[in-house]
Amino acid sequence: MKVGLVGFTSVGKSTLFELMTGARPDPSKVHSGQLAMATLSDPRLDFLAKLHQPKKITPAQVEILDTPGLLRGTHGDNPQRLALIREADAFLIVLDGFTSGSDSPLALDAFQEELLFADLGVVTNRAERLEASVKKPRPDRDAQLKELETVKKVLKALESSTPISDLDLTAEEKKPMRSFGLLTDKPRVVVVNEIQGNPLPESLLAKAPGAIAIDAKLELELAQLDPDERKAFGEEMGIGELGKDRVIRAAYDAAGIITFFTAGEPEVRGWNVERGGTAVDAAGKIHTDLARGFIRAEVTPFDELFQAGSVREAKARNFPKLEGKDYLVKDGDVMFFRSSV
Ligand SMILES: Nc1nc2c(ncn2[C@@H]2O[C@H](COP(=O)(O)OP(=O)(O)OP(=O)(O)O)[C@@H](O)[C@H]2O)c(=O)[nH]1
Ligand SMILES: [Mg+2]
Repeated sequence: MKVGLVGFTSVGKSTLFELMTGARPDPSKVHSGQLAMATLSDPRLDFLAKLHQPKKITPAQVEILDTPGLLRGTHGDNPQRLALIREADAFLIVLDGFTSGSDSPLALDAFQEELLFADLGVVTNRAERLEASVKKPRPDRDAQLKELETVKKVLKALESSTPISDLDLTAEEKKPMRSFGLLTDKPRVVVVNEIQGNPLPESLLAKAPGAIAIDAKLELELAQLDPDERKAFGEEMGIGELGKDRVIRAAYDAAGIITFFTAGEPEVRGWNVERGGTAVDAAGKIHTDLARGFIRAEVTPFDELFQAGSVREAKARNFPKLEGKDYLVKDGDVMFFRSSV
């Protein structure tokens, strides 16, 4: 699961990338895109570590892709840059809110338009190929006719500036189009890079629910201070939760992933699983064998464990619960898997 920082040029993507991952943007990777992991700081890990005194503590991480900015107003004519952002599974759309006079809501529309244009090109191509292909007798003609129907539906939406994600296509309808990496189908969260203290305009919030504002440049400077200085300075500036954590959480939201934990004496660890993932999906994140030989999961929600205060007290309260393979994992579940392999 890769979360791409995308947007127009010079909006602060690379500044955010460095803030989130601690990795210096490497100018030689500008055209290929730069990858690094971002660690979600999670106080729940500290509590689990207190209970288990593990040898190792490993927080969950998410992969971030810094991408070169799209050139404004080129209407999809950024083939290399578009190919790169297609590799991301989800987007943090970064908007410039720091240049005086820049109007972020407008920039969001303009950026979405670039994405719509790019998709329109890809889908139009596919439609033309399918139209030609279904005229000939061929074994997969039925499947192609079905796909053509979906493709036409998608074209109509794109032509009226509707992102594909708003279409609520079924998984089956989406399947043949998956390899196209359609940009308006990717889950996204908007991040406005601003000057500390400017609230987001209502007009933007209405268009981009869940949008967050951050002064990436200032936060990056703060992150480079030592912890005591940072705390004092952050309080003075009225910065509560570190912007770094907020924006990494936004990446998690965009990617639709949640965290579960494994906890024992060797290691306390956070893992990612897709929201809506099952106990078997979670087991598979740890090891394919664990999923293959899945028997059951022992699950204690973090809050229950926290309230109980100890593993023993949790047991007295009937945790962990035994769950089968269809159990839907919830954020914060502490899990132990029984497997036959
Ligand atoms: N005030 C303010 N300035 C910022 C912020 N984020 C970035 N900048 C400045 O904006 C300029 C561009 O930042 P970059 O992070 O290189 O932008 P980018 O989006 O990666 O640019 P490209 O990769 O060229 O598309 C730099 O001079 C930053 O210092 C912010 O949140 N607030
Ligand atoms: Mg950059």
